[in-house]
Amino acid sequence: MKLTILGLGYIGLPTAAMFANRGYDVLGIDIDEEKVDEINRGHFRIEEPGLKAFLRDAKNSGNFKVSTKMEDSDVFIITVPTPLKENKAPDLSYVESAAEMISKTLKKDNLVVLESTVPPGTTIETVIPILEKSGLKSIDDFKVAYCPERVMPGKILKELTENDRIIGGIDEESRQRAKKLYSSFVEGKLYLTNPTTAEFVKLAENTYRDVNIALANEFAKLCEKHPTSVWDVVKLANNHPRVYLHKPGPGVGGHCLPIDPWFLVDEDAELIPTSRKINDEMVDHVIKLIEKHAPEGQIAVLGASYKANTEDTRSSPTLQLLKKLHDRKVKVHDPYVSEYDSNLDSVIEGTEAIVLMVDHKEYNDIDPRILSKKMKGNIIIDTKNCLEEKEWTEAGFKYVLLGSNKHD
Ligand code: SAJ
Repeated sequence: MKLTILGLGYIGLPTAAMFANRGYDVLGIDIDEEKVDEINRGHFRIEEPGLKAFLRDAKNSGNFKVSTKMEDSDVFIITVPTPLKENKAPDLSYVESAAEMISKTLKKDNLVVLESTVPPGTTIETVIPILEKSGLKSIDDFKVAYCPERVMPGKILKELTENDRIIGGIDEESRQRAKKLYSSFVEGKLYLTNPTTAEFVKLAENTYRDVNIALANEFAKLCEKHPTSVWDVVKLANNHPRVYLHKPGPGVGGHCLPIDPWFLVDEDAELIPTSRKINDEMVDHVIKLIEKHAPEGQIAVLGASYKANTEDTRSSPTLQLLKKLHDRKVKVHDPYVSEYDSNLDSVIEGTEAIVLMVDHKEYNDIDPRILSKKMKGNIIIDTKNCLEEKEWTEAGFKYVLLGSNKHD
């Protein structure tokens, strides 16, 4: 079975390797010639546990080649990005041009699968009309399904196989063919539905998470006005069998949660844009904490990535913080992101305050007694509740925890 994957990014590349390692004859297509050359030379830009070895296995299997040029295929899978435009409208241009490329090669009985995150209705209203420029008719001549990826960066290979998957086919045969395709590596359940439901489900999942985080962030700001801590409130409330509050923090980053909820927004949406605003403004709240507790002097920011233990900085709250703190002297530490200093001692040297933005595992091992000797000031602002208040206070620090005004 010949399978072509269009878009060799965070999802497309591991998925292509997955199919190749399962015996499919895979052609990976990307419009970026440099990236295609790199992959052909065995160099992969994506940092993901286990991925390099997995991709090498795929290349060595002889089943996996990459190119900028399309060929005939039995199956086409689209895994291109869908960014947001300046006005928060989805930019479907990559999906459209991938569908255009397929329409020029499409043959009778082909199956086309869209995996990219898209607004509800995109498969039916945008992708199929472009594919039908081939002169072939969907359902009668070729099959189509929307099957969203749902993997967590940092666990891509594990979640690709273990997670359940939604299969949104345009008819029963499309659903069955897509189901067979994914059951070659998915160990989770495969749920069958129509394309628009599948598109909505993907967006509902990320919007649920974003809205829930916004609620936690709102609680954090409210808790700061009372002798309590949002972290205790979340932990204790989550003992209730029907409550699952998320964690507050300095904002929501990554390439999914800050973007996908906008794909659902129209004139009837109120909660979704409000939640986005709350999460985006958490960086301003961190700045307020800095202005209150460390109005002057140099600041050391710990963590630049969008979440713990990754080098991925896309839409990271720290990058927003740095932009907004442009009039302060700031040094940034990150053990994963190569653009920043990975030597903690040199970053905190002479600083007035530390602002911890990411709960990288390395930060659990910091000894505050050593840091306090090298710093000028003694302020630590913990936005992730990942440090021990007692330990830092005993080392002479003023420990400030986002979302907390509890001191007993
Ligand atoms: N965050 C919080 N509080 C929390 C959880 C997360 O502030 O309780 C922040 C993180 O620090 C980070 C941001 O949210 O800045 C996003 O991180 P994440 O771990 O929630 O999600 P992503 O973007 O890495 O991956 C999400 C996942 N979606 C869901 O869990 C519903 C993943 O399964 C999706 O496949 C992925 O988006 C995607 O590609 O859409």
